[in-house]
Amino acid sequence: MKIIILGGDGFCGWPTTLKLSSENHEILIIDSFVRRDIDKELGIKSVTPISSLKDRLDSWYKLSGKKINYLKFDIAIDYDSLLKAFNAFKPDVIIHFAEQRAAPYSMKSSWHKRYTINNNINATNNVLAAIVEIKLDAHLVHLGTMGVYGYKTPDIEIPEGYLNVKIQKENEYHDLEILYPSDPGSIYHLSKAQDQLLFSYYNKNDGVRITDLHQGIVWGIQTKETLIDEKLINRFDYDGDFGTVLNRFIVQSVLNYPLTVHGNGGQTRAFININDCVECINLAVKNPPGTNERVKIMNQMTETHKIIDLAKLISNKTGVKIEKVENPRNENAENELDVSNKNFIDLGLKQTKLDETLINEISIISEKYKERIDKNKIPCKSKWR
Ligand code: NAD
Ligand code: USQ
Repeated sequence: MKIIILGGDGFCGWPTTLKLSSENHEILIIDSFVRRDIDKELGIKSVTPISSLKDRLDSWYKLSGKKINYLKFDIAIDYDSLLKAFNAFKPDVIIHFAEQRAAPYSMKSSWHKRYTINNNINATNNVLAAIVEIKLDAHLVHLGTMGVYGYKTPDIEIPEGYLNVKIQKENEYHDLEILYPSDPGSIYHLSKAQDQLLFSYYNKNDGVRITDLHQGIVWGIQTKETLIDEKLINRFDYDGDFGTVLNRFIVQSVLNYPLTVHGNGGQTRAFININDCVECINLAVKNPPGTNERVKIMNQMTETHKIIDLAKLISNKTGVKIEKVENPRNENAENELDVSNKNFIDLGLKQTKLDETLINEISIISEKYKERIDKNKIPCKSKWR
């Protein structure tokens, strides 16, 4: 298949690109490299030394014989280039990773709130409008988030995107299927909730075929393909804005830095390993929705954990202390979370669960590159209020 990967230079996009290229799909990456610019803005760098996209792709060509081209532009701003790229490449599939993805970054200031909304919503709307304008029969696969459901969970299993409700009119009840009500906890999560409405609308009005993957927190760094050579190594964020909780705890344990549990750590979240993230996207590409099918929503997660349990797991393993810090976020101190991921199980996903060997792998990478880590960048300084 011909596949355009929007945001293919990022943490989830890069290993997905290599996986799909290894399966002989023809790939074109579009990326503005804004994530690399944000590193400069925040004075941070990936724990792992990541090569330029050009060097990554040259190395992949030498090692695999597979050529991947890329274009550099901002899909939220440069609609004409997007249209031109879609028209010239004529993709069967478009995978959309190209959004600002850090909740703390989205809450740093009004500039960051406005940037996140402008970037994420315009990026998604431009992609959809371009598909419609040139009558492209492409399957759009989007990376959304589990966070759109929110964490005020009633005692039910969170379904995959849709909810059946009954509406009462006098003594009669009418059945209705609705998008699960959004309850975003940050401006970033709000942008993903807005994306859902854009998908629903373009699907209803224009018949665009869309899969929206509600992904949990990704942990792990490397995949089979990124491990082939150091030039292919994946990005690894550890800082207070972009680092995600489990990867951060592992880095902290290597530095003997007390594990930064927000509040009492009673928050339960959904998780997925990077290898499964890539596999799920591969499964989504292979199983597109049919013509006139509603937006296909799948929960891309494999397990849920309380933050304090993850901290205890790492602490017991490494001896590093746990420090309960004041929570900079405005979020429930405690929540339960029960999530359905039946769609991916039915598609044959072999789930990778939290595992000692994989945790060790991340520790080894952190140890190897620990000179690159700046302890001052570890605390989360972005306050929700
Ligand atoms: P990332 O920041 O590492 O990658 C995003 C890529 O998109 C970057 O290379 C960036 O330069 C590019 N990009 C952003 N805006 C762009 C624009 N307007 N034009 C062109 N390129 C642009 O993020 P990631 O961790 O790879 O996440 C990818 C997607 O998956 C995001 O949409 C995110 O919301 C979602 N997701 C990520 C996680 C996670 O834990 N990393 C979990 C759930 C969902
Ligand atoms: N947390 C800590 N200590 C830390 C960092 C985080 O206790 O040092 C807590 C946070 O307060 C929060 C939880 O851990 O309760 C998760 O935080 P996170 O930074 O790991 O994840 P989050 O902000 O939710 O965002 C990440 C990705 C985002 C994706 C989301 C999936 O950055 O792109 O959408 O995970 S989900 O959480 O399911 O919405």
